[in-house]
Amino acid sequence: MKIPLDSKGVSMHDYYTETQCSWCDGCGDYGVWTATKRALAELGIAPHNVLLCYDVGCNGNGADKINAYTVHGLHGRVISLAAGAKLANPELPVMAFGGDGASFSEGVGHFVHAFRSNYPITFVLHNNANYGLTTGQSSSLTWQDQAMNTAPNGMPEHTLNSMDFVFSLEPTFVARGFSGNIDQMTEIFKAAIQHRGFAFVDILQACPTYNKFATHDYLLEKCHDISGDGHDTSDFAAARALAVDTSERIATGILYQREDLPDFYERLVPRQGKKTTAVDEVEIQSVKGLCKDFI
Ligand SMILES: Cc1ncc(C[n+]2csc(CCOP(=O)(O)OP(=O)(O)O)c2C)c(N)n1
Repeated sequence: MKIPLDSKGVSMHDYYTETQCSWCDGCGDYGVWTATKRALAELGIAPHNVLLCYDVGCNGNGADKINAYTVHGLHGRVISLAAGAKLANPELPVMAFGGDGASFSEGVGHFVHAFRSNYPITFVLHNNANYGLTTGQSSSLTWQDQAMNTAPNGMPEHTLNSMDFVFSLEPTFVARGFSGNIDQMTEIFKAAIQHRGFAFVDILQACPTYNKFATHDYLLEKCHDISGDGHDTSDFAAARALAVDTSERIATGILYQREDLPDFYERLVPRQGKKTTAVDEVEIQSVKGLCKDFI
């Protein structure tokens, strides 16, 4: 991806806003928020040159805690929102953030088709293995035997094997990080932003208020950075096996990447050879008239 060039000297401070964070003490959202700002600053992307799209959830409350163009969408719909914005202006780096509740239940349809479409956006999964904002209900990624709000005996459904599911969708970029490892998340985000196509980043994160099973300490002990292990990120079968087998340790880092496939925009025949973007071609329209019935 082409990084906008008028962004020399960008620092994390450019992303600073006075809006106070409302996440619980120890929430993994702080780590993702920090690594996002750091990755963007290290790539030299200024706040006016990026779009950050947030789903509904604790993670989505990050939308006003960072100084950039941000959109806070509907629950489970962040991928379609981000993909639409990217298609209108492919020059713009677009990141989307969503929870495991949103991504594997309400928005699972959008999630599936994002891989098929290979939209050139980054999707960061805030994986705290529960519905945080609505106070700790089980999501499809909650461990089955865990007592949660609305499921005091544990949920009757089995836990979704999310990484096996992701690999069944023929991804072009899969990475996994841990909210306590900001250095690693920063490197993963930088690679994801520059990836040609849909970059899926699963961040295992602490939720000290409602997730009493995959805690920060548990993740700290179990997560293992594979960057020095000689793993071949182009080996689909090896990456899938590494991603799925979390029995002894949880592999983190870039697990799989291929860049030989065109992204969605490159495949759209009517856009071939165009020097302009869709936003250049559409006149500015006032929606005031449409809104008058609601004001
Ligand atoms: C379509 C729809 N379903 C349900 C809700 C209610 N709701 C709002 S936030 C939320 C929980 C979000 O959980 P998750 O997506 O995992 O994000 P987290 O809060 O854990 O970051 C729910 C169920 C909603 N707003 N819209």
